[in-house]
Amino acid sequence: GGGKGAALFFTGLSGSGKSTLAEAVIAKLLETSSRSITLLDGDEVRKNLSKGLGFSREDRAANVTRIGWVASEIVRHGGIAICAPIAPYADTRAQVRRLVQQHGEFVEIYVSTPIAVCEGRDRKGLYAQARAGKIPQFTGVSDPYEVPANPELAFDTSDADPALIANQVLAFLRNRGVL
Ligand code: GGZ
Repeated sequence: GGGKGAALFFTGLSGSGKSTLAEAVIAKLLETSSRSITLLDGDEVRKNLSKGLGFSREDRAANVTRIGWVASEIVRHGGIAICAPIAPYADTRAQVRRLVQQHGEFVEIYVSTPIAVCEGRDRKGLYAQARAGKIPQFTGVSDPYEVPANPELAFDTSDADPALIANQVLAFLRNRGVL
């Protein structure tokens, strides 16, 4: 049913599991729905849409609002946009929420995995570099992350099966009449 557009907006620290959860949700959506799905992953966006932007507050805001604008266009056309930037600032997230809600459903998903776990994973070695002072303004180490006050959903991936979390996200979308 449904047909209403929606943006799933994953926010959380580097290594919190945003991309993994986004991929798990996409896999489930592809199994159960013929909806058009567009992934706007943090890392990929920075190679393309936001090429040249850095990690100052201004550049992060520009990056995240660009993602939000693209997501709002996708939602306006009835698609499902899946976004996974860190998006550390509450005001920028609120701006994206307002943009998307003009056209459809906005689902903010806080990936709340504690920094100790993210840092323990350190798949790209970025936390080690940040601790050594080699990456300035690294989120959670030397730059802020403002915890979402009222996310639609929140998940800690420390000890969780991404497929089970994805099921909960799909249940939420059914409940909201998106699927
Ligand atoms: C945070 C950084 C930084 C700094 C490079 N702070 O885990 P990753 O590596 O693959 O994904 C992170 C990505 C974060 O970019 P976003 O576009 O999601 O950030 S924001 O929403 O704040 O604009 C990380 C890498 O870039 N990275 N330098 N200083 N993450």
